[in-house]
Amino acid sequence: RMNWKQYHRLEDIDGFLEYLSKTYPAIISVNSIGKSHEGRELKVLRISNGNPSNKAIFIDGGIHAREWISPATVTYIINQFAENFDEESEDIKNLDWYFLPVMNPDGYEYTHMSDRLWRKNRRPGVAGRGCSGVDLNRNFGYRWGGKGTSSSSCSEIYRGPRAFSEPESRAVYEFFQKSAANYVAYITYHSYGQYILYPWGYENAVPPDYEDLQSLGDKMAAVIQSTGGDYYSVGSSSKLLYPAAGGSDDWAKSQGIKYSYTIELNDKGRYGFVLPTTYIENVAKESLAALRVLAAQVNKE
Ligand code: 0X9
Ligand code: ZN
Repeated sequence: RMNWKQYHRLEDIDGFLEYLSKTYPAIISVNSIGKSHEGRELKVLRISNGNPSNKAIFIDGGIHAREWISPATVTYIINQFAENFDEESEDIKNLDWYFLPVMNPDGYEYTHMSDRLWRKNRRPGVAGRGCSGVDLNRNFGYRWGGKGTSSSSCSEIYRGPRAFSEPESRAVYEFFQKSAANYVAYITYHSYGQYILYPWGYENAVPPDYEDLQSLGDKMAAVIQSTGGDYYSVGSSSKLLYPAAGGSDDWAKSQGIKYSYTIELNDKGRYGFVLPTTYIENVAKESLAALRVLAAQVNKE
């Protein structure tokens, strides 16, 4: 079955989600929120004690195909909550958790079969000219088309023909539009660099409540360091990295979700995207510790 000593194919991840929903039907459900270009289901797993007054947190992974530590971390967190829900803290139990471990399943499979360093989705190129793939993290609809994006289909940061042109990003958009949940946090796991990033990404500016995002980010970084020893830097993504418009974090923030973060997992460049499997458990454990800090904070507010 599932373990965190290797990186898994999509089939194993999907099977793991279905297994959990069958094993813990009282608290776990799995729903497909749409299909990728190549027809793969986009599966969201929900964990909830069913209390209608719960706040909600949405977590995704695998926006970028080659960042394998991201889906591995999301599934690790799911497993911890699912297998020990009764013993979990009240902070965890009193939230509704939504997980999309692999937002870009076509790209993810492509990195397993053909090109380990593929980043984008697998939108087919126009016959005879152009290239395949849209960068899903340039395709979200807040300030779409701005800095750090490209109109060229051959670019690694191709934004697509229009905002939410891709079935994968559109499915997330529609999921949020339809959902009645009260989202207070959005976390998207990427790699690499060890950063806790908050909006804005589209340009060097910060939202009015950025001090709250910085201070919670600092607390998460502190608990990560005390848990597994890794150092994460905290700041706005435009400042710490580079401006890049159309990211999912900016869009979530624009929808009023207060604590919107992109977490760039390990490492700092030694192995980069090709992080050895021996790192998975420590990285995931650190991220889980950070999530507990987040859960405590949103329950306090
Ligand atoms: O460039 C990205 O999409 C992210 N870095 S990565 O190396 N994983 O590709 C950073 C995204 C930060 N957020 C925004 N720019 N909105
Ligand atoms: Zn990424």
